[in-house]
Amino acid sequence: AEPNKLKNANVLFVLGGPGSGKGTQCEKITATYGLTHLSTGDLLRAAATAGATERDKMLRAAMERGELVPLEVVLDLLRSAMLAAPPGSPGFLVDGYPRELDQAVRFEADLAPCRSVLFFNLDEAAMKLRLLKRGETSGRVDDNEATIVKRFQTFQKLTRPVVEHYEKQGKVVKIDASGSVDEVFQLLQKSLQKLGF
Ligand code: B4P
Repeated sequence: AEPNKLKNANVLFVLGGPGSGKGTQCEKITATYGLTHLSTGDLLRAAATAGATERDKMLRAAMERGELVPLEVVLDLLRSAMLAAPPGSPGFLVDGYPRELDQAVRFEADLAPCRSVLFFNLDEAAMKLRLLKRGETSGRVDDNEATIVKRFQTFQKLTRPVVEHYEKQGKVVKIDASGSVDEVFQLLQKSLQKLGF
């Protein structure tokens, strides 16, 4: 087998419900700390709009239904993106992943161990408001009322157990995501400092 070039990578998983602000905060972390930001949502949207193949259509349909796309697709995209990252990056922010327990297990077995999980905590009413606001201009197939409800269900059923799995390992850093973008970033910086960044 090919040697695993990623096994010593410094990996932080970034989780939170849809609209909790994880993508927004990851961009701020990247600008300040130089970590490499990989959003599985962004990778999938880029893959899905690239062509009109059956696979692209299948990805778009899953996102439009607020469901998860197949694990292998996400894992392949992540692996390629991590291998293509510039060398010497202090670490990876893996945003929106793992969204189900199998994704966590496969990532850690095949790619790299997870050091910590940053979890953005916010109630559904607030997340929904943010997503509907974004939906006014985003053009995203999933920023509408019906899909948002489905995304919340997917989060509770499949992603919650991932957070619990890492809580048992003492790896979860919980961040109150209810404040303004700058307020949340202040809290986040304190947590990152504790993690040694
Ligand atoms: P994502 O792209 O991850 O979508 P998301 O959960 O909505 O998060 P996002 O990062 O975009 O939004 P954010 O909270 O930052 O996933 C989309 C879909 O892709 C999934 O439903 C699934 O189908 C598929 N998918 C992705 N990853 C997958 C995986 N691993 N496995 C299988 N399928 C996968 O921000 C939301 C809005 O809030 C923004 O408009 C932002 O400006 C605003 N906002 C942020 N912070 C704010 C604040 N503090 N105050 C006010 N507004 C704020």
